[in-house]
Amino acid sequence: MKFKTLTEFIIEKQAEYPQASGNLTRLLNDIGIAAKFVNREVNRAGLGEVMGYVGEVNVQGEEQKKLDVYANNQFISALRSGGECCAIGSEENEEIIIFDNESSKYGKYVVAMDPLDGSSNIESNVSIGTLFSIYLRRTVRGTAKMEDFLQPGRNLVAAGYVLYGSSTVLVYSTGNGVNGFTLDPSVGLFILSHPDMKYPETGNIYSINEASYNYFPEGVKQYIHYCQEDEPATGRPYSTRYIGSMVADIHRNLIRGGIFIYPGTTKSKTGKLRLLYECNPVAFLAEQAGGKASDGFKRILDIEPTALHQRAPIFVGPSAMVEKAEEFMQAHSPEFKPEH
Ligand code: P6P
Repeated sequence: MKFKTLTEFIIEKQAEYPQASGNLTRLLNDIGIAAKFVNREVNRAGLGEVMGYVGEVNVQGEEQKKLDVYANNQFISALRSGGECCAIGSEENEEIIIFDNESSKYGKYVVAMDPLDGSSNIESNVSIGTLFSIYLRRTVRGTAKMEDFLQPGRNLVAAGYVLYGSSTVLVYSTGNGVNGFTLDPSVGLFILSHPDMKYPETGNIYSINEASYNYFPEGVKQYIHYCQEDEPATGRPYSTRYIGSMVADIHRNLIRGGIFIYPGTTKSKTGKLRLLYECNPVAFLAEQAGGKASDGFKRILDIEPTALHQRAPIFVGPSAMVEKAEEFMQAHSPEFKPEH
């Protein structure tokens, strides 16, 4: 059977848009190349000196593991040399990284990314992931500026993730459906393995860290009770699945049908996950896969960002599941409705 590589697929899709100039094609390819290098290091993390801590702390106040730094550097250098991206916003860097080299400083796109999400799971060999969002820059001359990043997710040109798990899968969308590619490490090619991914109509998995139950909004508590009720006709009680690595939880729920919730709490009303490079790419993919993503009240992709690393609560999954959770939030926790 003739397989289709990521590169072939991207080029084929570009041909469907005569106005496409090929820049996005090259940018997506650059991301695929960086992902292969990160994959190689992730797969041998248990063996080499990359394990353990760099001993530094990133902007989030988190210990930086060597793989975090390696992944960040791989994506930065691939995008810097690729020439299509003029700046990067990364979870690992407080400020945006502006490319001033001749080949990239006039690139059409900016990329917001979490180069290695869930990296606290590295030493326990739990799947980890990369998340990326691609915007057309807003500034028309000179080097990129922060305003190029402070765009709502509905402006996204493309977004996706790479899951470094039992196999390595790259899932992305350019706004015309979601497609997944599995890396064949023997030849170093991403092969189309999950064409036209769609959420099931509904699901029976809910993913949330229930250790924070006492700090949840009443609406989330009520939704959890709803998930646990004995109602076989609606597939309840649901199963709870939560691995603590967002990309792994999101990917499983996309395949099998399930809702992922990282809500605001009484300790942090905006939750934990970052809007620009965690919530937005996941929300973009969810909608492209026929699902929904909100903060319990408002569409994630309509949130107007005001800061590079701002957080947002997220309820994401099949539309029917998200809408049920929103009902509980709106009925029981109006005080958690964000001001934006
Ligand atoms: P908690 C990993 O640190 C991460 O950013 C996401 O990948 C994951 O979904 C979440 O945090 C887990 O957070 O508070 O449940 O440990």
